[in-house]
Amino acid sequence: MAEDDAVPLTGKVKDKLIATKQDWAREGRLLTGMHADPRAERLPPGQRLVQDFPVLDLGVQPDVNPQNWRLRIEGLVAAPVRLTLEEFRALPQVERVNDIHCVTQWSRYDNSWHGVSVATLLEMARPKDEARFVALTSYDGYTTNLAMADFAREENLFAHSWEGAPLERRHGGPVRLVVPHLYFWKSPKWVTRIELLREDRPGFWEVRGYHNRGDPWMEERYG
Ligand SMILES: Nc1nc2c(c(=O)[nH]1)N[C@H]1C(S)=C(S)[C@@H](COP(=O)(O)O)O[C@H]1N2
Ligand SMILES: [Mo]
Repeated sequence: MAEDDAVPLTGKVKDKLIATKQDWAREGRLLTGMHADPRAERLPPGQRLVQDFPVLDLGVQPDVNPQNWRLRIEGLVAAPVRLTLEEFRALPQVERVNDIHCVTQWSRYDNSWHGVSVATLLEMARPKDEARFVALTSYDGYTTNLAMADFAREENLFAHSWEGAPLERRHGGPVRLVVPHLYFWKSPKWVTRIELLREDRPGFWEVRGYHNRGDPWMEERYG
């Protein structure tokens, strides 16, 4: 569609970095072999707490013109959704505060996000019964996948703000998904397309050795 066409990508894909991470997955690097109970332990096994907010991407940070930004929910839904940024911001807004856990071992506590809950968008789209999986696509070409049950959780949201300020481009602005109960690679930045599917469709890191689900307390780093 025309409005999605010209999204300038700034930077160059870091092939070497991607290959290194893929090697780590093959070797099982960073694994402690421990499991933890999220009700008892706030910090998942093998993680360390940081105060800053690291930036991780494939080397490209798309420069999305807010006028051209679209969010679509398609596939196995009764009512496909296609929103402009203005329409998205007019939906009921929520705040969520949560901890995030990156597979590269940093965790950050108490992140405040503002945006639209996944539940609100799903109510609009009305998933069909056969919809069991979700494939997410971003403006940098990144993809990731979730089971419906992981996507539809109450705490998940499409966030446009972090700590009370508009989400910076490097962290996924205008809008990113936040799925705090899984490793942060399952939270796509610059998200644009949500497809509800009958069969699972592994995403960028999932086909490069990362775990298909990515539960930090089970230390599901690699699959
Ligand atoms: N579109 C897109 N989303 C993405 C990524 C990416 O490269 N592209 N990287 C993922 C990974 S591996 C992590 S750890 C988090 C990092 O988010 P941050 O840069 O805001 O810390 O974004 C995830 N979402
Ligand atoms: Mo990551």
